[in-house]
Amino acid sequence: MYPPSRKDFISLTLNDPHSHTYNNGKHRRQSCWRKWKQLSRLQRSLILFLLALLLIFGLLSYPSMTVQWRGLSDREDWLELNDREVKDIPPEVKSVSDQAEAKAPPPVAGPHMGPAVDPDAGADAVVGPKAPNVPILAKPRIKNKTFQNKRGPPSLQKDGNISDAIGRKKQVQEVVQDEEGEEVDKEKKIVSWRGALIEADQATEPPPSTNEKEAAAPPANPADPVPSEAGAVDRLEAVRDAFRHAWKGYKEYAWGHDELKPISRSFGEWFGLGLTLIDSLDTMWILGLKEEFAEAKDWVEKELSFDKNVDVNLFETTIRILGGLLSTYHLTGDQLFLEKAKDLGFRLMPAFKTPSKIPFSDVNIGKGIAHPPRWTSDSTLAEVTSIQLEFRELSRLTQDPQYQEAVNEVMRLVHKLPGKQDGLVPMFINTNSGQFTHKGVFTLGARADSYYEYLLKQWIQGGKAEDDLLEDYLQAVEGVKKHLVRQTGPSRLTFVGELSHSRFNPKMDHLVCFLPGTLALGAHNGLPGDHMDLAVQLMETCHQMYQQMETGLSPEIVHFSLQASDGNNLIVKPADRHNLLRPETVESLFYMYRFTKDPKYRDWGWDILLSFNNYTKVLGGGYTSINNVRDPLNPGPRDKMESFFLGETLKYLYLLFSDDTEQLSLDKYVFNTEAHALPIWPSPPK
Ligand code: DMJ
Repeated sequence: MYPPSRKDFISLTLNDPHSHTYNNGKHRRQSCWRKWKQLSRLQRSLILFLLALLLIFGLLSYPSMTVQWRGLSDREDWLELNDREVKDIPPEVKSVSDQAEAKAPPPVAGPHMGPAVDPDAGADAVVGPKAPNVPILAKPRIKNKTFQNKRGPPSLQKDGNISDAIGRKKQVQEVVQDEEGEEVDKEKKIVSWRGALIEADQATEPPPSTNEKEAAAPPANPADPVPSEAGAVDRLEAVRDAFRHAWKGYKEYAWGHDELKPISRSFGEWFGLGLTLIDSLDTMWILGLKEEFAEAKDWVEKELSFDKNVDVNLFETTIRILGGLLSTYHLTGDQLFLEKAKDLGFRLMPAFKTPSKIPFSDVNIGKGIAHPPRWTSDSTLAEVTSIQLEFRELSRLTQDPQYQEAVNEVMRLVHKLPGKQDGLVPMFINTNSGQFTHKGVFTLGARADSYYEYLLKQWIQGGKAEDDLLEDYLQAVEGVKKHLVRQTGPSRLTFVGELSHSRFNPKMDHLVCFLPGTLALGAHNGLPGDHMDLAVQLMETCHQMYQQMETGLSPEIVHFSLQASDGNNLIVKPADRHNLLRPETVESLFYMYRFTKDPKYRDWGWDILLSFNNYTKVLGGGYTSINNVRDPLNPGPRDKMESFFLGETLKYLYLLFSDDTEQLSLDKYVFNTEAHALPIWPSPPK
């Protein structure tokens, strides 16, 4: 579903004719009218003209003022375009009765699921059948409200990261009555939506005298991994447990569909291609979950068909499905996945038939027809420049050059296009003219992020032989340092902001947290050492984006304060407080740990996993994105588990904790932007 378009209102004050606010109102109106009549026609016309001008000016400037106030100047179309990172807050998850009232249509693939449709909204567009028992999110019973509101930087904290996270977790033990009366009665348990199982007698309201005792020693959260007999928590097993729990929900309520809606125990459809299942294949393989892998493979073999009259987004389908199939083929050697990848790759090719050779965002893979979004002929820059790793690999495997030629052409065009600023690229490109549009706005976040990532990764994939890619990447990093990197006033935290027509906006999307990992990967491949310095600093900031939130989970967007006098480094606006289970920070932690072996990166990742378990884990299976990372008492489940939680977030956490660095060595594999591993090509004989 598209988020509601913004509406602008002009407020007119209509005086009540019976109002007696002004004693002399009638008389005054009459004398004004007389004066107006006394003016010459020219004078009246002039006044009317000026008033009209004022009105037009007011109307025009109102929306941009609103947008600027929200920190989105010059990007108003972000809100209307339903881009893949739209910063909307969906309605609160409804109660059971509300949900039951809303008659959900059957899952049908349709144009609303096409390209620039926000995946966050996409799954909501079509709702699957409701499970008979939908959990109610009751108001939590708070046992201890003494959690801190703000958390200082590490230097200001006495506790280490892990104990800190555990403390936070204990402070917010809460109980929510599950609606499944019968089941709960049988098990003699009351369960919270977060998945914490709490004994029934603990959940009944205790007499006031026992409250204190309970607060002092809250029960352990059974959602947490149990330490082994030796006392050490098996972090790898904890990730496997998290995956199994997520998979359980998907299997029970969304099997073969795109995304799980864990609260309503149903599913959402975006493309109708089993998105979560395919995105998860290589994760299951890597985690050693053989049974789960086997049943998923069976579905791919028997059920997955791309011969469907359905519009898909070229970028999302490429990174998640094509990338997932190719990666699984490489890990398993099973031809099934290569055959499926070939079929899909071929069906996506009509997207490149445009006047400029810059691909359209949407393709109907059944009809072989591509088109741009309904409202524009622009494509998103990151989308057209982050499909290269996959198509290039497809050409190598099939010995059919058409895929590689198509995506290389896009890179060639972008390489020589005017409108960049020190290597930084605008966010849109027109499929007719092949020119950048919406120039002058630069970000490393939504709509541009993976352009930078894929410059480096294509260079690595191709054996470091393509100089244009390296040149563009190095120039872009310099551009980032020159225009976008700043430090906060209070604690000198380094962050990457945005530039809008030379005006700096200290705003950073969580998406930008891919950057430390990418910079570190570049440095590992021989690029300048100061890239690694920047990576270390940015990694700390991304960590703080989690650490300083009451739930221990990062918001979608953070604003940074530049004034030394400001108390807070991080400012989170109400509209930006959601967390979609995104992977970028744990992805970077994985790279940073691999290259430095500093255990703190593992600890930071562990804290994040604990927080996901505490605030996003849903009873019965699945994890949900949440509305408010600042409210541990009511994080507000959004009822959606993104496919990238299984495809990326859990995979990177597992690889972060794994000591087997030969498993997916970064000298042999390059991860696509959805964490699917593709081989680095062997260098051609010299
Ligand atoms: C994923 O689909 C990919 O990582 C993409 O590059 C950005 N957005 C999501 C995860 O946040």
